[in-house]
Amino acid sequence: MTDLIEGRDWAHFAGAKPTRSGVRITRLDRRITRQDGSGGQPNPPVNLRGPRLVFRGDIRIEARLTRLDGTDAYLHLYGETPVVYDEWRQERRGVRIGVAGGRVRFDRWDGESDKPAVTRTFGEGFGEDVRLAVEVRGNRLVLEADGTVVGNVAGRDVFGDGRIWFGADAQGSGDGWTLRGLRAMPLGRGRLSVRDAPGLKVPRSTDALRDLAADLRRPIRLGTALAVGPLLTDSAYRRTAGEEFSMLTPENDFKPQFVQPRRGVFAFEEGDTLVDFAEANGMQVHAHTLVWFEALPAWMRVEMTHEDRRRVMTDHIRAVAGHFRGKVAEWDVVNEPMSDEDEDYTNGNLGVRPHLWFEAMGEQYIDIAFRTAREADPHAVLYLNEYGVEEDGPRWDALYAMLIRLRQRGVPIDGVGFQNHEYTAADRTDPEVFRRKVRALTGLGLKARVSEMDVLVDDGEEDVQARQFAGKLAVCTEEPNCTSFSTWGFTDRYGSTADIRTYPPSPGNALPWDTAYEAKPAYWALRDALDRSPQRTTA
Ligand code: 9MR
Repeated sequence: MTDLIEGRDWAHFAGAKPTRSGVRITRLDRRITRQDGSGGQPNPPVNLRGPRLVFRGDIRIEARLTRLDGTDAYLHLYGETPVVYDEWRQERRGVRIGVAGGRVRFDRWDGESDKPAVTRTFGEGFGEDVRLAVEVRGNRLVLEADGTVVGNVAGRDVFGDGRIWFGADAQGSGDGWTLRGLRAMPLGRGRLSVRDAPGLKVPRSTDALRDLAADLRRPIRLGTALAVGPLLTDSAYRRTAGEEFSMLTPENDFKPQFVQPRRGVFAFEEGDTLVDFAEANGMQVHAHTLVWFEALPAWMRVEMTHEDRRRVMTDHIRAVAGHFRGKVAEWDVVNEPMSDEDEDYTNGNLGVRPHLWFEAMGEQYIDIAFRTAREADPHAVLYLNEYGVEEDGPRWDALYAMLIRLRQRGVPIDGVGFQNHEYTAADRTDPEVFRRKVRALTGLGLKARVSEMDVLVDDGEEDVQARQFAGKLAVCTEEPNCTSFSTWGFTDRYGSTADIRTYPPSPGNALPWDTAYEAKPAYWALRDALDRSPQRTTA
């Protein structure tokens, strides 16, 4: 029997705490909401930095679930790790076993839906301390509870790749449970080994995008949004991320529904992993995001007094910016404050989005957010991040007017991130128009950055994509207040423009690398823009 807890990493697993009597699993209730705040797909953490099994043939896994205390306790065995997409968790092949309401519960996902393909319950009257075992025997999964076989279900090819990652979750009324033992052994002619997660440091070349950007007379950072799932399970993703980029933005792992899933319950482990990755590879972290109207846990959206709403916002900023203090270079303090609705630009409205934070505090929510962030992390560079303001129009005008008001009120804002998403042909903006916006900020003493660029194109339009990316990067290298250029992901394999109406999602084509990590013309155009920048020191 190989022990999977002793000497293995359970300390970087969200909601889990190694103790002398086992790994304590707290109830996080992590969920993914849709853009409008509805839904709430379960999003239990995976121990991506912990042990994983590699095996052939038949094996046995044993676990002891203790101190349940009314909690529904689940152990997940993932044949493939889930991928968290846009407003979606793509649940791939895996099973979950546990004890819920005194019964043994089994679920099997086949990688075709986020819902389990099979759900079964067995036995009853299980209490505080239950020993569970799963035997993978040929095509069957044999389940045992307290030494007795309780079920035998088809396993299909859930573990067809011969790999298992572990996860755990607590649900129901209690606060958590303790995983007291977790062990695995081969059966008969089976073979099994345990691996730890890969190291975070990747080999560096000296001829990547980040090097070209660092070689400019006025160096800038080359960034990308990253997700912790592929970083720990896909070596090509990890290698390219560390090799090519000198800055990372957490795509989702710093958002409120990930870091504060219940009021006062924080889980920073995935975020910490991104920070560790950045540190191992000499990258900066551009943290994203403290105050937004999306990606909020349901509890943050419920009715409450204006005063309480304000407290929720400032408590969140203090806790999160405080946790990452000194570890991140920059923050998106306020994300997407400008409205999309015409009516918010007329009748005395100033174009500020009337969301829950605005309702409680008015435009002052922005002042309060920046002041609180400055106190919590005095050295971080503080940004406001917005989309669709690279072009002329009422949104830009309203943003510019608001920035002037913020400056007049002495709000500690350092810069503006221009997201630069191009989802349709109508979104394609002229780099020269963008340049004027960047320059306009100089007059206000503000920095600028390209914060989330991706360019979705029709088939055969790779040249359009290349031109758009390169045009914006060129502007950023040339304008003295532009500090970094970041894409929103880098490979189409995990791009946020994937179509999630299908299962599995069908990938978009908006990023510089394709789904097989082949560099596209956009990548070569980015290199070219750096090579040809007037800021280049060597010919
Ligand atoms: O790419 C992100 C996606 O996975 C999330 O589901 C979504 C909601 O949290 O946010 C996406 O990222 C957005 C970013 O946070 C803000 N600007 C727009 C980005 C793309 O939608």
